Amino acid sequence: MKTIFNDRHALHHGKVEMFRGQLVPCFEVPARADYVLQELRLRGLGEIIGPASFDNDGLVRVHSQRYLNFLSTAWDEWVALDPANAQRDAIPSYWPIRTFRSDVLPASFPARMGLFSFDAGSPLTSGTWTAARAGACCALTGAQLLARGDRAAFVLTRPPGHHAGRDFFGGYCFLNNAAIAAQALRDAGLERVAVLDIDYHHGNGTQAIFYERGDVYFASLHGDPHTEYPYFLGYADETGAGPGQGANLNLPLPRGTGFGPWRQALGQALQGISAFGAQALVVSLGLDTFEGDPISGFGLQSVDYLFVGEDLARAGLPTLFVFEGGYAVAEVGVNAVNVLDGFSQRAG
Ligand code: SP5
Ligand code: ZN
Repeated sequence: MKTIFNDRHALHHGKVEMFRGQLVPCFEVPARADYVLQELRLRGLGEIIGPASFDNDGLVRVHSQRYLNFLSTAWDEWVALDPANAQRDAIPSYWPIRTFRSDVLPASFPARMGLFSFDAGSPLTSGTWTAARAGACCALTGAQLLARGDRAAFVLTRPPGHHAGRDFFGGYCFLNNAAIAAQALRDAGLERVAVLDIDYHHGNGTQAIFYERGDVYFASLHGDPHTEYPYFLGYADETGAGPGQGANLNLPLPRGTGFGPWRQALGQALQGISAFGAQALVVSLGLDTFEGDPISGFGLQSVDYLFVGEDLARAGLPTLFVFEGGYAVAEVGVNAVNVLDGFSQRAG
């Protein structure tokens, strides 16, 4: 299995995120990807290649042009507000909640930060656009490999993507890499594509992007949003709408869930994907289900990830793994590569 990686991911390096009234050090740090890369090399899991180059067409298939315009100029606008901002992360603090308008594009940069985001925990930095765009190109390259016949590929990229919607960032995510890859697979001619999201947090962005579509199935296992971030989406009664009715499957699980019941839910999601008739699978591979994760609440152990990989291989579909969350930094490499290793052993 090839890995698509580019070192520009490190240009996105937030200093702090807002957490319950305090600015705390970011959990989503460049070292996460470095640990995965190191483990891939150690275990010789396959060739590591860079992304091909792409224009913005593949991004515009998923994100709005006005959001991409905002993201690509955001840092310069932030520094233009005050030269001292060059030393500070940009964090939103005003949002157009119910009763406000979101059709008007304010000239004020802080207002636009709020229009295009949903939390204060996702700092935007000098290299965010460059890193996120390079990451999306990795996702497009991975989709290309699958479209040309590879059994599987791994998109090792950050910042992660699954919380980012068509026109908003949040949850450490700016461009929705998994959605961009799934759309690219559709555009390459596959009729039905599934996204399986196994990050601890519900993939609200991916769900929203495909909610009314019958050609992309979305299934997610995650912490119950009654108590877990992102709180406002990810409930079991969200089953899709319009042509997408029945093409969305949420399996929320209580904080504290261990591997046994988690794996049972995985089987349920894979059953849904099989019944849908997917021709390719994009896996939003979050490793924050790990028992040692500092911000999450499931109990998976490192060895369990080998079985996760095996179960995914048994689905028998061309599979693109896209790196998402996982904040136990020293263990995230072993856990991610265990999934890929379990998959490769079973897939042959
Ligand atoms: C991609 C992904 O996994 N995004 C997750 C975003 C979670 N943001 C909210 C984090 C809340 C931080 N909790 C700190 C707990 C310190 N004990
Ligand atoms: Zn997560």
